[in-house]
Amino acid sequence: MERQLEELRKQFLDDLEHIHKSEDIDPLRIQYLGRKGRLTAVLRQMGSLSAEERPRMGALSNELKAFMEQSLVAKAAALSTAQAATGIDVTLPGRVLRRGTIHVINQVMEEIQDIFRNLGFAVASGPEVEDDYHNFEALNMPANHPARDMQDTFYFSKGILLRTHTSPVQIRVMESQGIPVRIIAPGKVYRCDFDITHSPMFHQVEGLWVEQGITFAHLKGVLYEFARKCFGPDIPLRFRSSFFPFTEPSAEVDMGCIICNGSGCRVCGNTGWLEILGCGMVDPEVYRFVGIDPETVTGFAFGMGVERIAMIKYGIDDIRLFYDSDLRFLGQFA
Ligand code: 2NL
Repeated sequence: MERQLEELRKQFLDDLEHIHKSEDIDPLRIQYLGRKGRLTAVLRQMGSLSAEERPRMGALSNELKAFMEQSLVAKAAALSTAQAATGIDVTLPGRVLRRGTIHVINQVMEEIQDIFRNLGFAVASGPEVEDDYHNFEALNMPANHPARDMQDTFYFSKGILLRTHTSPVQIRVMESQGIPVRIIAPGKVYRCDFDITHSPMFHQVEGLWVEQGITFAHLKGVLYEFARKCFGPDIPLRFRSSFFPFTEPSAEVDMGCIICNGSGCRVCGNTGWLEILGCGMVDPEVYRFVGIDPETVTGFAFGMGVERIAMIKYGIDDIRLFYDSDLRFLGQFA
């Protein structure tokens, strides 16, 4: 009988815990303490006990009865104050919170960084508010160079601006750590330009590998590895001769259009190719600006727009979708 009482106490506490409404208190009281209740049923067995056992069991069951009564009163009080004090009906189901997602651009940035980390590149960062020297001058773009045009660059004052690419990060790393360097510089960049393919703030990942013996073949090897990891193992690449003030020779890299598989469609303008980045061997002039002897090393650099990579990857045709904060769009990349 002692075990029965103990079991009853456990079940009672379990039932009590599952009560969230004042109205459910009384039925529980009746279930355990009522005339046909479960404790009452156990007490009925008292008559069959021996004279020695009876006083102890009597005391135990009285104690349990008192315990149940007190617990019910306490529970009733707790429920009514919670409801009265807050004006909140604690019995209503909770509101479902919408879970946020990592912005698709940050997801793609992370993916790109992972690929280059696995190729031995360290990740570097630097200021978004830059000076003219690190953003332009040291990259072989002297005053009056067309790329420094007021139309493209946001200026704070003379010589202070929002960086237009993440190259200045790489200039700063070469200045401070010297060679060898094998880094990528991911981050926000700014240009005064806004239409379906341009946003005044966008993201770039630039890369730089400077070390004795680095050739254009290393550049191709690294970029092929990147393209295969990012777009699949069979993706073809094409290196087109190009020009940048900070690389010589320079190239733009196209990959086979993943929409039409190279046969020509609206997205690739019927060429079968999509441009994904620019690159080249670092121009000797750049080494001179950061105090490295251009006769001792060679290296390559590349730069890509993250929004462009994301648009190709997911077939998105308007860059503004990334920054309109429309959760119906952004939620698709959960
Ligand atoms: C593009 C092209 C490029 C670089 C960026 C670079 C950086 C240093 C020295 C030399 Cl410190 N070059 N960066 C080189 C070639 C191309 O970006 O189309 N970006 C979106």
